[in-house]
Amino acid sequence: MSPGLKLGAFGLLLAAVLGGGALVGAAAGPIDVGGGSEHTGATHDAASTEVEVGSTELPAGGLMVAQDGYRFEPEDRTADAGPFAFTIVGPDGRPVESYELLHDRELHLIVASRDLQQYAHVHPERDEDGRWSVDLPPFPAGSYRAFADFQPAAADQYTLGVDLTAPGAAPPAVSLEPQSVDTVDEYDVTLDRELTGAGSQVTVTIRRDGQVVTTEPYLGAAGHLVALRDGDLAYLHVHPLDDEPAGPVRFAVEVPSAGTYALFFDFQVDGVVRTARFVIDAAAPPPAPADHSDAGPGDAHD
Ligand SMILES: [Cu+2]
Repeated sequence: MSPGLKLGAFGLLLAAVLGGGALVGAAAGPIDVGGGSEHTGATHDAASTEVEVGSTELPAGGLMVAQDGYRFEPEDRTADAGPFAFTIVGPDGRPVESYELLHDRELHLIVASRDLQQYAHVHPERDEDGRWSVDLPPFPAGSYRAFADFQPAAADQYTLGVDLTAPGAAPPAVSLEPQSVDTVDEYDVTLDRELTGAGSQVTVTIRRDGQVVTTEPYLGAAGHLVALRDGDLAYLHVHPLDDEPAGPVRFAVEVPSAGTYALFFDFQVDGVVRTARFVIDAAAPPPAPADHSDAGPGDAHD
């Protein structure tokens, strides 16, 4: 099957999801769907997630450095290799020292380049004064955004973002092309997308020597998927639909707008975490004529 047909189907689906959000009166917010029971105490299906998403105020996460009195304060704005330290300052002006666990961790730090070619997902250590620190990997010169994904105790979950720079002469910008297959070391990782009733679903399949590989649990899930929008790096956090890893990993994905998104999939096999990268073009389809209602999603896009 050509990538174009799959992309077309996904674009149609995304438009449907976006429409659902508009019905409840607000744009979609940071997405946490499937396996979201740690937030609500109850399993919810795609339909209920859509309402929950629609009730938030922002189109996506990670676009602001401060929200509701919480601020992401890095000690420096350099994305060079080695120590990176920051605090999350709360509404009382003091470093936040008490967090809820999100996927086995108090805080997830994502660093991505503005051109979406570079990505790192790391877990800083917090000291007793609320100062977080972690060693960043070496990055090529260029513009970056760091995202802190966390939930203060008895508060909402936040994704705050701040711009960083890796010093040096930045390489020329690379335009993103749709990509549904990535090869990481000896693993071939494939992204497939399909319509499923009220929501959308992506399936990530990992193969080694042509055989499907089952991932090991990582951060309490079969894999960890982050989606970033090309243009502003709006951040969507998505999680597996399956509780237990077994073969391909399924995710529910809803995006706040048409556009190009890079998807970064962290997975663990044999104790090593690797990241596969995909690019999807979530273009809104043209209005479908009523007399073509029996056309398949792939047909409708053309
Ligand atoms: Cu993390």
